[in-house]
Amino acid sequence: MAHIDLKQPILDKNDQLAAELRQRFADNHVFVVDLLASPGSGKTSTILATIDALRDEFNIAVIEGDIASSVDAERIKAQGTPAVQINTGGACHLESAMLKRAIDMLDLERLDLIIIENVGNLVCPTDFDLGENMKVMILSVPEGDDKPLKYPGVFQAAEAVILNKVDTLPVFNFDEEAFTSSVNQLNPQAPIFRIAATKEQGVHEWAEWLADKIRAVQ
Ligand SMILES: Nc1nc2c(ncn2[C@@H]2O[C@H](COP(=O)(O)OP(=O)(O)O)[C@@H](O)[C@H]2O)c(=O)[nH]1
Ligand SMILES: [Mg+2]
Repeated sequence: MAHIDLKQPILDKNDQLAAELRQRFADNHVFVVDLLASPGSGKTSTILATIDALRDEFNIAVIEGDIASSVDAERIKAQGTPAVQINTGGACHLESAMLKRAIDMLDLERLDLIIIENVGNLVCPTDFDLGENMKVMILSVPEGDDKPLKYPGVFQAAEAVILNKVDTLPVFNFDEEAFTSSVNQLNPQAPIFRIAATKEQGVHEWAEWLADKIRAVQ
């Protein structure tokens, strides 16, 4: 039976451009982190808290991926950080061609860190290389401790896992031990950072870990 594989050629083309972007990032000594998470898990809040923690040492820019609107880019810009909004117009993930257009609007030479907020989704962004140095996954407590079992791919693709909204642990039936054990099984190397992005809780530890990665490429 004839078999037409549509996914592989798209990924090959994406990965080729991602490799070019990776080289540009390396040439300019800029560290790029791609945040993956569900809508409402606290990606933008985590970015704002991370910028607060790192802005004295590093020049930071943010790329916002959303299906529509520029509300997140406006939130970042209001804090005084350059932000470029990408609207995917329906696509559930960012691709390297979209990212390239945003990167072309930034002054890479003066930047140390670019944070990408990918489209809110635990499935699609996982497969797409953007030339980033690492993907980081955020899960928030209200989403439930079973998500690593249901969406293993995103937990495996991540170099670190952030558990956000830990301030809400008392009101949700979230089994932290089960969560940690599932993540450790899927991705034994990944550290888990417990934070409450809007309460400045745990952010320091995450930001220091990230700062070491940024310093390593400078
Ligand atoms: N209680 C609590 N709420 C949070 C925390 N982080 C984010 N939120 C709230 O969760 C909602 C979604 O946050 P946002 O950063 O926009 O999530 P995004 O859609 O993933 O970018 C907002 O109402 C935030 O104020 C947290 O650590 N604790
Ligand atoms: Mg957001």
